[in-house]
Amino acid sequence: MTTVSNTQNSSIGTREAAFSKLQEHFEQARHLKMRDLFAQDKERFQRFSLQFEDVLLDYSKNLISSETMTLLLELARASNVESWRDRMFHGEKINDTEHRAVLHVALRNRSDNPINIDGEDVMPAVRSVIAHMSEFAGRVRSGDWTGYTGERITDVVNVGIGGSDLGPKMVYEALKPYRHSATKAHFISNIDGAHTEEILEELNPETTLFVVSSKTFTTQETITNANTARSWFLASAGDEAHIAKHFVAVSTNREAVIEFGIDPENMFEFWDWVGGRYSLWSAIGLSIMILVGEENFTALLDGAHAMDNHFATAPLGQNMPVILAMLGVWHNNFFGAETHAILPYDHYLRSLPMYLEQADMESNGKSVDRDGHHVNYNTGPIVWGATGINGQHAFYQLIHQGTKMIPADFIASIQTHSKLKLQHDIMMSNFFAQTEALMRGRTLEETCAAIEASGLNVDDVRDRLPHMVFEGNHPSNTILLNKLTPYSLGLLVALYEHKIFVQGIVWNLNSYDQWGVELGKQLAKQILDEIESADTSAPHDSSTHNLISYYLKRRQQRAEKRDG
Ligand code: G6Q
Repeated sequence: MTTVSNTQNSSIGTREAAFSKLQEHFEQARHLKMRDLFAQDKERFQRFSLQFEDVLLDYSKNLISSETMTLLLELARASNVESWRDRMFHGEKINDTEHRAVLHVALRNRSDNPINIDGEDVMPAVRSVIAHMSEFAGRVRSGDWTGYTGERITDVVNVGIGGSDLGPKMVYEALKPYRHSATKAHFISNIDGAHTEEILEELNPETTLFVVSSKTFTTQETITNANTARSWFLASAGDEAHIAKHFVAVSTNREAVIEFGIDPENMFEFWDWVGGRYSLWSAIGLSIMILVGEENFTALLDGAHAMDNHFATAPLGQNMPVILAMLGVWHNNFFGAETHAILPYDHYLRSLPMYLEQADMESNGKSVDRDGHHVNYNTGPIVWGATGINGQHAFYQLIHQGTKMIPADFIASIQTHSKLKLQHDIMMSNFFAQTEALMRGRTLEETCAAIEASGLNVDDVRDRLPHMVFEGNHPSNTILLNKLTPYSLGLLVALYEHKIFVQGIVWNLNSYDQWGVELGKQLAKQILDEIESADTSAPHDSSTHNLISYYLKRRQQRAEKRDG
């Protein structure tokens, strides 16, 4: 068990006290058996489930009692979750290491209420960019916007990485049933040339539109890949004047966009108060809007806005993001769970785990708190996952019978977009069965009964018995949507964003910076110079030095063989 202690936060007393109370409570709660809890309390589902609009959250299959939830909510209160939340919604610069507001909620503020930063309402600019996006997306979708030969655009390629890739890609995949039938999307992110080559070889320059998505417009991978796309395009189109028809940019950096050769008329702006991993709601969502249309894109914003309102106003005990967050704190800081699995039973949500890996781990993967002190407690979990049904045939063994606690979110929809209803019923039966199996396990008696029911004699397989018993008692949340629509996807993604926010507050972290990604980038720049000049004299540790030398030597040998 790890605990929160060092902080100079003004609520230090109450926060520590709330943690201590939870620690004391944990000494008994660690022995809770969910089977017994369900047997003792017929109302357990009603007690520990919550519905908000299209989203049902069942959190009854967790190692909690009413007292646990009371104490967890006390911790949330003592951590000042509510006042931090209000500060975020009011445009305060809560990203203090970068002196920035954190206002992805403004991007989907569908009300008439202003949101101010330094006394200036950001909403007119937000609305104006959405109008610009709508106008442009509408023209591409209708065929009014054509390529340099007058052909309609059939393929949209988002060139971006990290937050400028994962969100649009995840949403595009999730909303495929809503896409324009005459337009396809592609996502180039990897600097491995194979990614760009593989996508370009499928495309026709006359009918392809590149959306270069980069907040800074200086990201090496994106700019390099965008330049490759530009050369590929010019090899057919010839005249640079045609670039305007085929390249648009989403960025905060106007000068760099112009320098790249993109017409500033075709630049879609966003702002430094939009974090990369929270940016799919901004112009970074342009490729989504082109693919699914303005109506569906705004429905996505509407869903997120509804969740924002819920988060901003619901009492903590009925506040879905707060509950999810505090359950995560319970697993992470008391049971010592190292990871958290995201398991969608929905083909269209297959990229959600990867999206949430970034959203969560880049936000709360920190070991220095807001006051600059090293923490002495666990912060963000390792988030991972895959579509649940495939996972069942791959890694679930470890969740069921391994030595680690792996809290998991099971996510599915009641209605499917697929016509294959039998498949949906099979999938949903597995969805329900897995959380039940994880919770109940299977006792020795039940195992023996199952063996006999299968026609075998228990005595003949006695040596297998210990392996066939499941201890169960594994925690999970079930999140059930009515149907995966733009609106419900907005609800779902915003739910996770706010969960991450709450956990960041409880752990006293700035969830909105990402200094940890800088060092590798800097070193890579130096090493690129060394590789390009084949100069190995720069100081490195012996491992890095020898690896670079080995690479250069082998590359040289290969080149000599080829030339000679
Ligand atoms: C997200 C991160 C990071 C960022 C990418 C791309 O929060 O900051 O993933 O989105 O590095 O950055 P650009 O959009 O500036 O190219």
